[in-house]
Amino acid sequence: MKKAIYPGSFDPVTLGHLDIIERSAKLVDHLIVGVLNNKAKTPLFSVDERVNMLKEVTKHIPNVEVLSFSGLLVEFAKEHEVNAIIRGLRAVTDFEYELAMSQTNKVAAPSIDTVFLNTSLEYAYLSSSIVKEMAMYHGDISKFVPEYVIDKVNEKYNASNN
Ligand code: COD
Repeated sequence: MKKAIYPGSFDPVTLGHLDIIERSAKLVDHLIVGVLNNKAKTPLFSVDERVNMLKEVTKHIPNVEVLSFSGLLVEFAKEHEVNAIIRGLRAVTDFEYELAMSQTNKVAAPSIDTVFLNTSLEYAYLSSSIVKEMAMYHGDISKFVPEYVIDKVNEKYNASNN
């Protein structure tokens, strides 16, 4: 059985992330979407909120499982006996960090390869940070995130204005 993990912060999940999830789920038997619970950072959404949003927007894909993890990605990947780590590449600017991360992970877990999927052109510019910045200034984010996520993001910024 071919198993992969697609790790990330997903704060929040965007249409770019969902595109990578849908495409990589076709390449493997089982795809774990791994949501980092990073205690050093203060994300907009708690890890439970991010996991719940991802579960909701991937419920149409039967071979996708959404889990959270803390600590090192390779340890999480080894624990789940995955064959590959999936990462999305948007631009050259992503490449240096991604290459270093994949090489480090390869040294730490030689049996696990990192597979890069290039972004679909329509989402090449898209990031969670852009979504948050647009929402902060009450911009329309409906072209950037799955429908279910629109209100969740806007609620965060409306609540912080009250
Ligand atoms: N199109 C295509 N791909 C996209 C798009 C888009 N529009 N937007 C984002 N992506 C890709 C990103 O390139 C990435 O591959 C993935 O989607 C997730 O993106 P983010 O931004 O939500 O998540 P990141 O990049 O912040 O995740 C980083 C990790 C959490 C995976 C990393 O920090 C990690 O593994 N941390 C655990 C500690 C660890 O093991 N560190 C050592 C690493 S060497």
